[in-house]
Amino acid sequence: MGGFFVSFRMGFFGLGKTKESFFGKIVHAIAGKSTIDEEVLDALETALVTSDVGVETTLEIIKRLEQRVAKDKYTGTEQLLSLLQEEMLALLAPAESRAASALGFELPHKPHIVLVVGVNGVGKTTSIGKLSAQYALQGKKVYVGAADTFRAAAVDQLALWCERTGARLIDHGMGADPAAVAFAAVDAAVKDQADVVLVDTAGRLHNKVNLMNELAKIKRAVEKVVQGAPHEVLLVLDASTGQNALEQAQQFTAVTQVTGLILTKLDGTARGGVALSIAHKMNIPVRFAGTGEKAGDLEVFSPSGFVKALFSQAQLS
Ligand SMILES: Nc1nc2c(ncn2[C@@H]2O[C@H](COP(=O)(O)OP(=O)(O)O)[C@@H](O)[C@H]2O)c(=O)[nH]1
Ligand SMILES: [Mg+2]
Repeated sequence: MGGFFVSFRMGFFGLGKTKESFFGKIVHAIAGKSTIDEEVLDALETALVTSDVGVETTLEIIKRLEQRVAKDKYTGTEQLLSLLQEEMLALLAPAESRAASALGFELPHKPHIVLVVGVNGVGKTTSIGKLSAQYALQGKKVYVGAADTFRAAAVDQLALWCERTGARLIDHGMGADPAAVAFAAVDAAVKDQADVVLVDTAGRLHNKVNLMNELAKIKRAVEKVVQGAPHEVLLVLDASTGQNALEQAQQFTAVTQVTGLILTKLDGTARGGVALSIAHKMNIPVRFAGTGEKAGDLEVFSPSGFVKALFSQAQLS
């Protein structure tokens, strides 16, 4: 990050890389302007849309900004940046979402039962590995259910993570009934007085009815062991896929009740803006953020931290 300011300057005057970053685009849109006119708003709109904020959410942010500017007297770039941050935060953090993010790595139930869903490749298994590592660090007893029985590699990958983190793996092999695996995992966890059960699932979205039935079946199996379980259904979305992630959120919420999100691969993209459109359109809190492939690369999602990070290089001198 040390070289940011230099490259920002380059970006500002030419074709530097950081012009592509969220902050770079925003600053590019408003730098040197003393009033908010059509031109500034248009540039802001483009900056937001190309940062994956999505058209509808962008228009909502612009509308709110216009209202604020009409009300509060706007005098310069710094103010516009802070108004923009305030509006983005308001969008990202309604009360429910703040409560969810305050939960952090806490486990309100014993065992706390979490179903992890999402399409192939978004980072479900990796996120389960990272969560296991985190809970293991806290001295918790972790059970993992290998209910993605669709591919042999999925089970192997999970087994590897469990070896590393010391989590107990319940695995019936490839092709086994996912609901039976989930049942066995929760059952074993209860008997062993475990703290948390993380159930990996397969996300074959191309067959919506099958997916819906399968997830419903897993839920019923888990609930047979622990009333009220699963306590959380976390949908994993790859932030680098932009508006596709929003589409997946819409598709999954149509087939099951999603309680929270894990937004992965935020390390690989300057375009985490999709978090805003998901918050705006779906009202599902983001619980965790994936920022790499290693065990430690998972953070409790903080709306204010996220917005701050987007604007983190905001020294306009
Ligand atoms: N850079 C980065 N890569 C990730 C992250 N989360 C997962 N991955 C990678 O994404 C790929 C797919 O992850 P996987 O957990 O197998 O996805 P699944 O099919 O949903 O279980 C793997 O190569 C992971 O290492 C993340 O937060 N950042
Ligand atoms: Mg997997």
